[in-house]
Amino acid sequence: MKRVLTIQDISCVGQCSLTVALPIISSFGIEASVIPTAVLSTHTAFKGFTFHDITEELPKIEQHWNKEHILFDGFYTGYIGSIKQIEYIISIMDHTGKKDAIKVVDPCMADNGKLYTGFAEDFPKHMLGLCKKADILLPNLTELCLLLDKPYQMYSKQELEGLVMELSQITNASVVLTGVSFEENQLGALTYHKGHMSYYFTEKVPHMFHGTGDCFASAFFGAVMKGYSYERASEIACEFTYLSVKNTFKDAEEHWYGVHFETALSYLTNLD
Ligand code: PXL
Repeated sequence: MKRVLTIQDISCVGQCSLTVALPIISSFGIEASVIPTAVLSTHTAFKGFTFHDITEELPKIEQHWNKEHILFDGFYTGYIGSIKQIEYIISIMDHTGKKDAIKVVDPCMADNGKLYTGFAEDFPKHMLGLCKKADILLPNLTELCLLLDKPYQMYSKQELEGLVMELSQITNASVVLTGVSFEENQLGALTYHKGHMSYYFTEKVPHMFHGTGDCFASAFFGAVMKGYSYERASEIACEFTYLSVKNTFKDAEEHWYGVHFETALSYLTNLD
């Protein structure tokens, strides 16, 4: 059985990061290990959240794993708690990865044109350093613009493809851009891999929910680790995220902070 490591925060309440990544990856029948980057009472869209940084645990965890010869088939990083952690995470990937371990980096730091609360303006520059270690990047449009130091605005299809190619060139990684929409009732992802662009769209649910990027990234990572192509993994992640959002829509007022991804896990366990 494959063993993978996901590195991101625990938001105790809020249905994002590790609390969604673990069940989603596990539903693919893959062993999921974790390193929490920070412990928060809720995610940062709530007011007054607590934040406990555990940066200095990371090298200790790595040292112990090195002694125990613990190795991983794949890595998936999400929300990172401090700039210092980036260097520790690179060391963990370098020293606890099996040969050809797959590295997926979700440069989780921003949405809707803004950095998440708590990140310094220069965080994207450091995140780009981690992106250069990845095989696959999963930015949304805001993160793509921040990584390339481009304005956050509407881009044409051709311009968007140009930006995705630029990020791929700078980082030497494949890129899956999430939240792509050219028509009012469609939402999907653009996958750029080995010089080839492909799109996948589902119906757009007319509501913005938190945590959908984490659902997408976790499902994409699980699918890639299961051996699906990047293009097929992107389709699976789009469908899974769409189902999760659709199943939350009727409960949107009450459940504004995340999505009912639990209701869509059977889609992942029944894939061909
Ligand atoms: O869903 C992304 C995410 C992850 N972790 C924390 C967040 C957010 C988005 O707001 O605040 C702590």
